[in-house]
Amino acid sequence: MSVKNEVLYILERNKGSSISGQELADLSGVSRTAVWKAIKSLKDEGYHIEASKKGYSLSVSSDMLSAQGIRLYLNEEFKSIPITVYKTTRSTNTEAKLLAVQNAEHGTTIIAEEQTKGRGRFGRDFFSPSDSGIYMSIILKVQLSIENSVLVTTAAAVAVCQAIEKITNLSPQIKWVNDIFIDKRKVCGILTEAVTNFESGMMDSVVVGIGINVKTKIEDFPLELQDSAGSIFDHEDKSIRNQLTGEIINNVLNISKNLEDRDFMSAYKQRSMILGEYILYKKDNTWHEGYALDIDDFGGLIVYTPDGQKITLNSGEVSIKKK
Ligand code: BT5
Repeated sequence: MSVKNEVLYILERNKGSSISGQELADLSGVSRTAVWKAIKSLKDEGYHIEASKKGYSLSVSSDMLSAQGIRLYLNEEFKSIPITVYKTTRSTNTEAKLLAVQNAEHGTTIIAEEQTKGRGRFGRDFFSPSDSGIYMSIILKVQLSIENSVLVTTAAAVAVCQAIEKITNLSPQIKWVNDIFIDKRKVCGILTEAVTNFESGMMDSVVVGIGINVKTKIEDFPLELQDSAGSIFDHEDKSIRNQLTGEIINNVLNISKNLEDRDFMSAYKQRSMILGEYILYKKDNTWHEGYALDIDDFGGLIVYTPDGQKITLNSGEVSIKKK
């Protein structure tokens, strides 16, 4: 680790408390001048580091995403996964896919403070403003059949909900298949993309892209999203982005160990917004009515149609029918 990263790791671990220059130098095994240079360059990057007689401290309100800040929250077995944090990038999924074809290791994670071309499904945009969300993509080296690959999105939705529940007292809900809602507003979208190995022609990894609005204010969303989008923290300003990212990585990597066992399916159904509701679903470009009955073992939505048939939707759009 560079001196700068080492110093940042120590400051993040002791957020809010002062650590003397000498202690930082001893802990990182470098000179006090090297520590001073590291502090200066962290400040230049925008970190709020206060200097007092007692030493240096990273402000408790510091909420900048960093690999060091995230690693603090990773389970021991995942501590050494490669993590890259960009200030801004086109799309973390695009970056992750480029790495995946170059044989990046399982668990490699790409994160950005801002995306200029954040993507949703079917070529749609995902609004990704700076400093208020988490945009992350995790590379999973999993061998899955195409029919099982939908499970990755299902599992990731559970992973995100459980991470939010662990850190906040909120109860997120999942709108089949890939959206997470709090208080009837979408706070997170998931885009899973398969990566094919050119030589074998087989799918050899999956990129799970997760975009979360953590503290984007409603008025800062584009007008067309102001009625539907929301944030985890609407009115408060909590500094938990590194922790939330770390918990999501832990959960995604844990669940992905046994995807085909589908242990997470009951957790998914428990948080479903649409099961037991009358819904509208899109099929062949037209909207139809139906009743959301269940979710099958492949993540498909089982719907009762008004003429008494049972059909299964494998992907697509649904919304709850207004009463
Ligand atoms: C999604 O698609 O919601 C998947 C979004 C995945 C984003 C992550 S960020 C990290 C990684 N890198 C990427 O480039 N993408 C992934 P979909 O279900 O198609 O929903 C897209 C629709 O959600 C848009 O057409 C808007 O209506 C709405 N939307 C766009 N941005 C939003 C936001 N920030 N919050 C809530 N809704 C949004």
